[in-house]
Amino acid sequence: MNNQLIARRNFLSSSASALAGSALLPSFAKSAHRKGKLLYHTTEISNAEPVLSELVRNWMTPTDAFYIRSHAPIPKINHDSFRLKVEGLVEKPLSLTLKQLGDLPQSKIVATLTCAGNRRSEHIAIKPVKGVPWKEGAIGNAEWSGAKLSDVLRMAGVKAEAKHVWFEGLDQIQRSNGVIPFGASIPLKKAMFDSEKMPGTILATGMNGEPLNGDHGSPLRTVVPGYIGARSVKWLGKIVVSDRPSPNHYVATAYKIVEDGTPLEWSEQGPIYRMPLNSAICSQVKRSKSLIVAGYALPQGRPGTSIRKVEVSPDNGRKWIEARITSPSREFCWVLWTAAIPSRNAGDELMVRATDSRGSIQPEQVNWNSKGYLFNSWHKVKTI
Ligand SMILES: Nc1nc2c(c(=O)[nH]1)N[C@H]1C(S)=C(S)[C@@H](COP(=O)(O)O)O[C@H]1N2
Ligand SMILES: [Mo]
Repeated sequence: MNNQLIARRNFLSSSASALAGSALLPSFAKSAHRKGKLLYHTTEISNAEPVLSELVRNWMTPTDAFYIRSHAPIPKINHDSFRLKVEGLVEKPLSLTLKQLGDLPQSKIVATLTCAGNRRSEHIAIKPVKGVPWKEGAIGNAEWSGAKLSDVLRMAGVKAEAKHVWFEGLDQIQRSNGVIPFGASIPLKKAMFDSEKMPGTILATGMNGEPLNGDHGSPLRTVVPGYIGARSVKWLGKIVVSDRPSPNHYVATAYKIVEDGTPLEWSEQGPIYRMPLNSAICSQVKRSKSLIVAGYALPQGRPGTSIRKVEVSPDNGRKWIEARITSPSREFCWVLWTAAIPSRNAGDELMVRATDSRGSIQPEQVNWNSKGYLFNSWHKVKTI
């Protein structure tokens, strides 16, 4: 572990100096090593993202190509003695077995998960940031199945003062001041925001038609469509209904957009919930007269919002070529796209930007922030 941390620090400082002033992307950490379709930034605790050309092969990301972001080793959980606790501002606290959860009406949804730190390597290129140096692969789209959170909350009977729902994992995260579980919370309104096809939140036991595996939160996790991955708590053990957001470190302190990192700024900023509009170029193939470019685009996590348009510029933003969207385009889901750039137009660099169904366009630039979250400016790569 120590060696790994040191290796990562070295990588961060050397990459930051090598890349200072460059808008282009750093390559993977020297320490990242490939296993199957994934590149591991750390292995003792799994933090891995797919090879980008692999990522955009399928609209539904196969589980073995799905990024893994964990803050602690996978906890050992006995499925027979497992109970999901539901406590706090409820009429009737619950303690539910997996069988009881399985007997509730089951939903199946397609939703994209993405880490708030996706594309952090581009923040790092501006100024060093601690944390996993993600490229553009901390994102995946999967089918999730399980009970609706709203059904469980209705069973417990939510009290009138309730405003937030906390989630607590069964993992044990080592921090300088002790061991804590991973926690998240979402507004009660989001928990109850079910539409005909899309529950506000699902208590998932299945991923891509199979039981969840250890890396992705077996036996139970939340999936909160449209929210950053950190709100989808793996190895879920407890739900607490409250009148305020969770005091857990990952809500009260981490996962906020803070630029200078002063104590005042930390206490002024609220938790990040929605994922931002984003897109990335993930592969390029040379043809005789054109360059075939492919990638993904993600709508912001606002109900009813989908991707309307994806454009690629071969000449630093003078000309924009509209890409063809090759997948379904839905709320809370990415799209895949391809564009053919005539060779005579292709300069040294390609850029992509997406527009959503509300007419919002990705920002040309974003401000650096001290935790390296939500990098979503126009994505640039060198042409091959
Ligand atoms: N219990 C627990 N849940 C967790 C985490 C964690 O470390 N522990 N990581 C979170 C973060 S930051 C992300 S981005 C997603 C990643 O989910 P995945 O590993 O299934 O891709 O899980 C979230 N849920
Ligand atoms: Mo994350």
